[in-house]
Parts: sequence; C-alpha cells; structure tokens
Amino acid sequence: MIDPLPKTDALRCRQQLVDDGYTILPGIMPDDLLNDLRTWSDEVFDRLPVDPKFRYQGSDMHVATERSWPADRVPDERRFADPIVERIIDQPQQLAVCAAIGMEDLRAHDVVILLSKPAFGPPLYWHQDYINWNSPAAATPWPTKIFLSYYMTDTNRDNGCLRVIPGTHRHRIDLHDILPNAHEAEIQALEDYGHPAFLDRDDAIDVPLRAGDLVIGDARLMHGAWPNGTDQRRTLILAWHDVFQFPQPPSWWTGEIPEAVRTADPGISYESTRTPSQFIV
Ligand SMILES: O=C(O)CCC(=O)C(=O)O
Ligand SMILES: [Fe+2]
Repeated sequence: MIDPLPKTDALRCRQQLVDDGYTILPGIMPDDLLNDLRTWSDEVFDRLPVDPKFRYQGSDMHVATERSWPADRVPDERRFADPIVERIIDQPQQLAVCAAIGMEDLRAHDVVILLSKPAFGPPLYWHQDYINWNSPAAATPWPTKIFLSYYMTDTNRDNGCLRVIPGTHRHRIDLHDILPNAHEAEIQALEDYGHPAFLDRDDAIDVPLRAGDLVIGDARLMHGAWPNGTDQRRTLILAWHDVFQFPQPPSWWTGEIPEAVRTADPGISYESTRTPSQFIV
C-alpha cells in the first residue's frame, strides 16, 4: 500500500527543488529492498578495490537494468547489468512521490551509479554534475536532469554526509569559475585540501539523511560530501533521470521563462560540457 504524500508536503518539496536545487522525501525505500541492496552492494565492493583515481567519489560502478543491456555488450567489473536495478528504478513509492511533486515526463536512464565511501574515506570535492551547459536547457528555472539517490546507512557529518550550496543550480558563485570540471582528471588529481574544492564554506549546509530517504537533486547544484571518519562503509545509490521535456515548462509553472528558453530550438543538439556557461548568472 502506497502512502500518499500530503499535498502541502508535495508543494513544499517541489518549491524546494526549484528554489534550492534539491529536496528530501523521507522513508521512501522499503526495508526489504534496502536490505537486499546493502547485501548486494557490499558484495560488489568487497569484490573490487577502489581505483585510486576515484578515491574522492569512492568508486565508479555503473549497473544497468537488464532490459537496457544490449545483447552483444560484454560486461566487466565496473559496467554490468543486474535485475536489482529495475527494483530501484521502478519502485512504486518513488514513482508515486515523483508524480505527487509534479515531476512530469520523468525518464530514468536505466542505470544506477554505486558510490561507496569506504571506512575513513576522503571528502568529495565541491562539484556540479551538469554536462549540458552549452544548451539553453541550462537556463531553465525548473530542473531538466535530476539525481534520485538513497544512502544505505544513516548519514551525518561523521560518516561523510552530503553537503549542498542551496541555490547554486541557478546562481553563479566563485566556485563556478574556480573548480576544475567534475569527475575529470584535473579534479581527481587534487591533493591539497586547502584548494577551494575542499574548503568549508558559510553558504554550505549538511544534508544528513536516514537510510532509505530519497534525495532529489538538480544536476546543476553545487554539492560535495564530508570525509568518512568512521570504520563503516557509507554507500550511496544514485540514478539519473531526465524530467520535463525541454523546452516544455512544467504544466504547473507560473513564473517567468527566460528568453533563451522561450526561443530555444529543440532540434539543435549541443556538444556536452561540464564547464558552466553564460546560462548561469
Ligand atoms: O557521495 C556523495 O554523497 C555524493 C556523490 C556525488 O555527488 C557524485 O559522485 O557525483
Ligand atoms: Fe555529484
């Protein structure tokens, strides 16, 4: 039985996602799935040591749904398919809350990213994950690409919880001009925790979560994570989704629409880049 999300909560979450670039829906993942995912992800991580290149993210494992895996594609240790992924992406409670908060045209990428933070693992640098900065889609006041994430344990500052800088999906700050591109060689090679990518900031907030809470984030949002100071692994399962077919605004949108969005030609495709453009001011 799916508990409906009260209308006032749904509207509050929708507004938070638009204004701050993220929102939290507590207690979405059912315990049986959470337990199965803990066992499964522990087995995956116990099998495979972290490539030092991915030490800040903790890992780089992409697991696809079987329905999306091409018959002729050969899996390897970091790229494979597993039936459990459909159970994550198709969760009825997740689909119900996404519908309740007005996430229209939601399209899952049919793959999850497993992000471990091993015991005593390092922090994750400040970054944003958007890769379409050349497109006027980068200027939408609503999200067009979101992550749907679950942590396998309760998280807090001690074991490496998520941190965000609210509003940075739409508003430029110093980091937009300073940071090397997310998850590419230059940022992965940083060693100096005095670099702005690792510094604490007054505009940052912690996002401690309970295991099984759903956190939805706009791909443009500046975020990172604290180091894991405990002897227990902290695992995150993240699934990218497209939402609101660009340049179509949400049916509930009543705000202004930037000129670059109003005049966008949906037929044009843009070369992807992680570097923020003139579309964020
Ligand atoms: O580890 C986390 O909490 C966030 C991971 C993340 O943002 C990423 O890998 O892009
Ligand atoms: Fe990220």
